[in-house]
Amino acid sequence: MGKSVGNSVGPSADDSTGESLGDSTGKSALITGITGQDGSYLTELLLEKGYTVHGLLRRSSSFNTGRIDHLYEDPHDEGRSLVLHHADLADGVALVNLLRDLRPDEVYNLGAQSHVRVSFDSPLYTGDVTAMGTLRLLEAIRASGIDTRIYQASSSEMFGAAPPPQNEATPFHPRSPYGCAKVFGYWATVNYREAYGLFAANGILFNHESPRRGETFVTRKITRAVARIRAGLQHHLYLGNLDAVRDWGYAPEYVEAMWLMLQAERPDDYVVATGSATTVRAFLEEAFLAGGLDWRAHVRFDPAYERPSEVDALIGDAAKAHDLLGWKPRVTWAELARVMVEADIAALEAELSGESVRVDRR
Ligand code: NDP
Ligand code: GDR
Repeated sequence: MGKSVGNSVGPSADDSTGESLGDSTGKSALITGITGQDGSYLTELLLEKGYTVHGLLRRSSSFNTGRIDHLYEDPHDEGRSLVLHHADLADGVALVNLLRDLRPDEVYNLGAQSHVRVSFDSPLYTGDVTAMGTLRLLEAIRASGIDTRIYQASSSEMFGAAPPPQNEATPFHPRSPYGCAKVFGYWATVNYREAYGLFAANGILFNHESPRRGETFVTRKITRAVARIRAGLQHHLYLGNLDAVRDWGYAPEYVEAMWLMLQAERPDDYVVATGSATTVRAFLEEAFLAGGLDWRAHVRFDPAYERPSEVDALIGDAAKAHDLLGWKPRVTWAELARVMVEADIAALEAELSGESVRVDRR
């Protein structure tokens, strides 16, 4: 039996009822990357649907559960629906043990070294966690002999230099160690589907953001800076390439697509995107406007934020996800910029006034 550990929450697999919230399915899911942006929204979605959710937590010297703390359940309570397990995508044996013990109905592989710029500084580590980690998880499913469905978090970064619009038929041309690692994970997932009949689906997701986005990705870096500049805590914001074009969507909508892929009759691969894109510069302008600021007075160029090889333009064509899964995005990038600025201003005000800051649930 998988052991709940540390600041863990929720039940062990076989004492769960899955009846604690919403429309109970009695299903269980294992999420790698549960502490990340997408993991937190997906956990909320699955709990609402009545799943028992197990999360893979990697050991950290400081707390790394900030995005899911609001879902915390006392580990001593009966009938919990969320439990975290210490493991790591670098540890294949731990993955086999966990899967064999939990036997989840669904596995969502969201864990990764997910920062493109960082992948140039740590290419081997990125390859180990993001590429080999996916293979370890697939092999752990096979080795443990369980009947489960798996979602692989593939990325528009796999398209890289391929001109937009990109869809499922667009050839991959990755431009970073991260992009190369995701291409490996994509094909490993397809191969386990073809070789072993595993229900394995790739979601090729384009950039998606939220108030929970990591602080070093460009959208959040910008919206957080707007709040801090307004509060007089910083004056300059240093950025790299402002000409890059990205198709930015809203993360809570994108985790719905992940779930839909695993409910389909057959496993398949889908692009998930809004189809509407803009430049970093335009996002910057919109976010600063939302904060009542002029970006030109504050933004400085720093080549440290440029990539050795850049991905110029990503614009997704999600017609397949729309037609086969009924998935459709609703939030535009400009709305997203405003929502994120408002959330960062509110969070900073709460912090400065000494209130405890809770994770924004939007
Ligand atoms: P985040 O960077 O917010 O979260 C990454 C998660 O992976 C965190 O929970 C992190 O843990 C975990 N992780 C990192 N290294 C390991 C490891 N060695 N073992 C286990 N877990 C690990 O990413 P997002 O939520 O934004 O993205 C989720 C997934 O989707 C990622 O695979 C990403 O590459 C992919 N993706 C994201 C897109 C986006 O626009 N957001 C678009 C397309 C794909 P910790 O909290 O401890 O750091
Ligand atoms: P990306 O997101 O590389 O698309 O990967 P990021 O927000 O890091 O960069 C987007 C674009 O902005 C440019 N940029 C900067 N980026 C960062 N981080 N910091 C800066 O200061 C800066 N200045 C300009 C970048 O050059 C780039 O063109 C994200 C991640 O979530 C991946 O995990 C995911 O797979 C892809 O989106 C789809």
